[in-house]
Amino acid sequence: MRGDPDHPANYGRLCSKGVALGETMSLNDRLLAPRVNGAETGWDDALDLVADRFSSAIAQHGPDAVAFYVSGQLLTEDYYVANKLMKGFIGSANIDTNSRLCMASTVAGHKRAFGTDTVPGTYEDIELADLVVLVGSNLAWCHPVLYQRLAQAKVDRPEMRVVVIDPRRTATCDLADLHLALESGSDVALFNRLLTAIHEGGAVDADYLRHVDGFDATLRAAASEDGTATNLAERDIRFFCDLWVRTEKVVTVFSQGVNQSTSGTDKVNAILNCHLATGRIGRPGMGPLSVTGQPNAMGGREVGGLANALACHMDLAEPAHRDAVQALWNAPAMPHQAGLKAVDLFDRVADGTIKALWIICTNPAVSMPEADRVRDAIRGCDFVVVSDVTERTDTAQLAHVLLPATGWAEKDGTVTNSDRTISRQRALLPAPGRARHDWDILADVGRRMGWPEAFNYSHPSQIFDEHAALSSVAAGFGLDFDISGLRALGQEGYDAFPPTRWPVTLAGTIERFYADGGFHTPNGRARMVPVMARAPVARTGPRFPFRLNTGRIRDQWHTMTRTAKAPRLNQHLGEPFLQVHPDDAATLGIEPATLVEVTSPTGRCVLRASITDRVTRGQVFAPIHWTAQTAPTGRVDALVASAVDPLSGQPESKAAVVALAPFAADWFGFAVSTTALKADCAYWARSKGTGGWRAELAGTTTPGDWEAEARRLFDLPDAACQSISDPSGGIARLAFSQDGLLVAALFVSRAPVALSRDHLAAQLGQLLDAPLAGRPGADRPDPGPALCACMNVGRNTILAAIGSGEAATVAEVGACTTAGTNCGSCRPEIAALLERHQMLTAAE
Ligand SMILES: Nc1nc2c(c(=O)[nH]1)N[C@H]1C(S)=C(S)[C@@H](COP(=O)(O)OP(=O)(O)OC[C@H]3O[C@@H](n4cnc5c(=O)[nH]c(N)nc54)[C@H](O)[C@@H]3O)O[C@H]1N2
Ligand SMILES: Nc1nc2c(c(=O)[nH]1)N[C@H]1C(S)=C(S)[C@@H](COP(=O)(O)OP(=O)(O)OC[C@H]3O[C@@H](n4cnc5c(=O)[nH]c(N)nc54)[C@H](O)[C@@H]3O)O[C@H]1N2
Ligand SMILES: [Mo]
Repeated sequence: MRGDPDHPANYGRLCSKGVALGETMSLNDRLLAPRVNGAETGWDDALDLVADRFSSAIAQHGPDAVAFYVSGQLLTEDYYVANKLMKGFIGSANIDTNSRLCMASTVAGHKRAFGTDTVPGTYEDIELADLVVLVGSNLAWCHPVLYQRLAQAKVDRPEMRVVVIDPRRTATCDLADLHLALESGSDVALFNRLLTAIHEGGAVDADYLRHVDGFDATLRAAASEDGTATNLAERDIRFFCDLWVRTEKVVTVFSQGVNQSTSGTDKVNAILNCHLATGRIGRPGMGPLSVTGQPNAMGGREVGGLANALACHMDLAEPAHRDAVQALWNAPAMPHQAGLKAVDLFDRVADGTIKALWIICTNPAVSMPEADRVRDAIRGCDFVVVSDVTERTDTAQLAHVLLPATGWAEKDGTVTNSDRTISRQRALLPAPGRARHDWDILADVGRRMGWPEAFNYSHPSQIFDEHAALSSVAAGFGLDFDISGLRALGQEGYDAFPPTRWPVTLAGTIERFYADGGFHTPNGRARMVPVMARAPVARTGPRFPFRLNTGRIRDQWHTMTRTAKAPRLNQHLGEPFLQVHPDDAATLGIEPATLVEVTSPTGRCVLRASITDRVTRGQVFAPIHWTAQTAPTGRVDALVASAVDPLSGQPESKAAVVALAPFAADWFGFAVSTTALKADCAYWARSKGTGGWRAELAGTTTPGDWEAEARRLFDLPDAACQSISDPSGGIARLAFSQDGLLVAALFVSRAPVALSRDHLAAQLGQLLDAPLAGRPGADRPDPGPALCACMNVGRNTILAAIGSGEAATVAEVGACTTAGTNCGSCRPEIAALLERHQMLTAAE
């Protein structure tokens, strides 16, 4: 796997997940044929059934009795066809997407301020800025390639300043000159303080205000806010405001810490207000920059994949827009009202209003708030179709009809990134088994439902062409999304299409929007929006005293259906965990590496305790990635209530309330096995490592016969077993071999199992050589858990290089061990090891 050195988004850099893609491409868990109620069928049978069931639900109950729930990981062409089928032909707007959980607040904020959903700037602006403010963004782990561009810019121009605004001290903070650990949800209060400071500091651009409405009212609202909601020290707020006010070239990058909030839209506008008041927008090195998450979150916004949008940034509520789209599509029926947004959509699935549901390229049984309720709602729905690349997802297991889609390496189409660059994604491999492209499956259903002409596509370039044609209609209404210059590329032009930033009109392109006004509102002026801070909807109290923040880790992608296949990606953090402040852990009697029972008004989890001052007191953090396939008590969205932003409908995924208690484990276990093991104890989390599977286990009652228990766990009724046990001390160690080679081992103890996991795993498939010792002999160094996933370098190897004095900087660690020399997202962790070493040696 290598990056494309000419691509303007990454210049050849890849992140750890990109580097490991090769390890995710095996077909062993791929869905390769359609299935109806678990049985393989041909495409004709499966798609006739889908078309029939959707048509009959519509005939009996009307078009709003059906829904699609789609994804920002679809290609633009897939998304376009899904949206066209639902909005133009079925005649309902009940198509929503996981972008509702991701970007909806930014879309709503952009539209309020600019009149359209426009990202004014570009990635280069991050490099050109003198101050980069990262709000609710863990760029080092979630956008590692952009983070590297930022880190390099800071090396090149050390005077550049970086501020991170995040309640938690993340890996991104290592690059920051200032970290503001504000109170969860209080961003509006901080940016209102900033707006006041902008005014008082004379940084308002009076000339630019010609292009802006609402300045006075917005300033008045801001001035009534004193910033106490942020819980930040006054001098830190001042320092931040001063820096912002006196630095003209400022880029404010924002992401899920902003969007996933019941005041998400207001947070977005609070940020945009500051850029509009200063005219720091649309010029090199200046502007607000929303960074999207999914590969094609932006393409989905462009085709109007949200329930309240229409293709090409046109508006469903606007009759002229509706009519124009209807005419171009030659569509029989266009809905006049917005459809159901994700949370409402699953509520209507739960109460039976939705009779037929098609879920494409997303895993809502895991990723939606109140995930247990959503899972039950899907289970109870009359007819559920799931299109996925694998059947091993919590959602796919609930489907009546499972449709095999091609995966990224087989797909053919386009995606748009956060800075409006459209890239061509070309297939590397043929479709495996009977898998088909998502656009092709959707179009086939459209034809079978009775619209052969509208869905008569045989190549994605035809779809792109139609999309480009529609964009010139949108441009006719004065909208931003105009790719009419890309019309009639034809298949050849489409195949050769280089990365291109929109807009691309017949007249040419522009880099950035709004340096000279020209907003997409009716009067052409931007709108500053008066906003006031609001606390998260769920309030902590005696029953649920902790605030649960959630997010991502470096080496996993969402619900892990692909990243979990790559052993090297499972080594960084191989198990679901909960970050707890040391004082809170001490008060509650939570010991390091034990398990914590987490309860909320909506659900329950059991997670490994990670005691750290990266979170403040009263705050805990858990990653979102684990599922019933990998760790059934680690489904964090079971804990999150489905409160939503009133404008965007985006759920408050980062501010649930929970109670914590030590999990009363009677025993802890660690197992390795050459085959996937099947646990059924109170707690388990499994992952695929180099050499084989690993599982962390715990139970509340100790089995009488560990050998029988282990044989069941490993499905090894006959393998030879060696064991050591001390029932009174709660200790058991069992090793299973076949033909003298180790095939599985289980270590059990009363306390969390302390042993070198890599060492034990490395012995799988080897001649039985004292595996029950649990530690390597002195002659064999243990590299430790992989810290650098790209180059596969263990923590101990890095510590050894540091300890020997050979490496005193991150660059020297790289030179000695290769760690951190690829994507660089582990460099903050290497720096932390260096710092700790330097502190320890200084103390000596
Ligand atoms: N490794 C990895 N990278 C990914 C993904 C992945 O699954 N894994 N997913 C991709 C996707 S789809 C997305 S959307 C992006 C998300 O990218 P990010 O938004 O950077 O990631 P998150 O970890 O969800 O959240 C960012 C931060 O918001 C902080 N936060 C929580 N509450 C608040 C608050 O009230 N105010 C502020 N200012 N901050 C707050 C959290 O502590 C967290 O550190 O990542 C993309 N990149
Ligand atoms: N508490 C909490 N919850 C969150 C978040 C959070 O920060 N906190 N973040 C939210 C955000 S920002 C996001 S984006 C969501 C992500 O949540 P999801 O979208 O539910 O997560 P994924 O694992 O990306 O799901 C993608 C699915 O599509 C399948 N797939 C992959 N490629 C293809 C393809 O080409 N075609 C088809 N048909 N299927 C394919 C994968 O196997 C997988 O099952 O989670 C949201 N939920
Ligand atoms: Mo996302």
